[in-house]
Amino acid sequence: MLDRYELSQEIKIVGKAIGFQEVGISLALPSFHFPFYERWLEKGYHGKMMYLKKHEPIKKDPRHLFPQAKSIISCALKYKTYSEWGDEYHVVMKKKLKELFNKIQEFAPEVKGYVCCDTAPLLEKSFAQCAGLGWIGKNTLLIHPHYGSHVFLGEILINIELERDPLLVNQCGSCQKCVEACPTKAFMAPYELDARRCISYEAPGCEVCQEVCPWNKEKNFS
Ligand code: B12
Ligand code: SF4
Ligand code: SF4
Repeated sequence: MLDRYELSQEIKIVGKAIGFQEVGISLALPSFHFPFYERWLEKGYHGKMMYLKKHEPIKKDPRHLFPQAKSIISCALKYKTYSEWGDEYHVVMKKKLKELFNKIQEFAPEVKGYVCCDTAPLLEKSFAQCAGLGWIGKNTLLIHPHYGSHVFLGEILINIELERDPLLVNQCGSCQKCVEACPTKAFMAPYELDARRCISYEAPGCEVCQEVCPWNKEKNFS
């Protein structure tokens, strides 16, 4: 029987063997970003994405999504350009998350969990930041110190307490390149995106706020 620390370590080792670039752990407690989410909705920045409004009460606390949740395992999967994977990433991500969850159950058969990615009512970037996967940049994306923002996120909520990871410091500094380069001026302020103005709102494909980011430059993605 593995103790909490050993199980947390095993989850990371197995997660990386499955193909995730990074696996981190945070506690399943309300996110400190939630008040920002509420204000963002009040300003109407979600536009026609009514599901984001509908998700508001559930996003307030991850235990509304999975009542037994004690820990959140956040996983990052790298990509080069969004068009490389498009919608297919949901399928690949979910398959890998389920594979990781099955392995966890081999170590600890009593564990129950909930796998989610993108469409689930969870503040994914916020919990990825809490799990030490990176920091939320001024372009509002989660930036990993090695892979930059070119990572998709997915999570497993589980009913046991694991060893949480330390936070990483935000390293945007005085840079504002993403905010300045956006062709539609979609950033109302750093960290604040009016989704209605974002080209990706109508059709996925714009990458400008990622292309200009120094954390995405000269990286070896192989
Ligand atoms: C709705 C949505 C969109 C909308 C709105 C984008 C947005 N930034 O909110 C649209 C359609 C425009 C969109 C576009 C894209 N998306 Co999208 N999207 C989502 C979704 C479903 C919800 C995001 C959300 O809750 N937005 C609401 C607002 C309030 O949140 P926010 O802007 O992120 O604000 C947070 C921070 O900025 C922070 N914050 C606020 N103020 C401050 C101040 C300081 C000082 C600090 C430190 C932090 C901070 O708090 C907020 C709450 O977490 C998530 C999946 C999920 N379930 O989380 C994917 C997700 C964010 N999208 C993703 C991707 C890949 C994209 C695109 C690159 C795809 C593309 N090329 O078309 C673009 C990128 C555009 C961009 N710059 O964000 C990935 C991002 C991965 C990553 N590395 O971060 C996610 C996580 C999906 C996934 N599972 O991988 N998306
Ligand atoms: S994806 Fe394009 S349009 Fe949307 S915020 Fe980034 S640069 Fe602006
Ligand atoms: S371009 Fe600069 S400000 Fe924007 S996310 Fe990257 S480092 Fe942060």
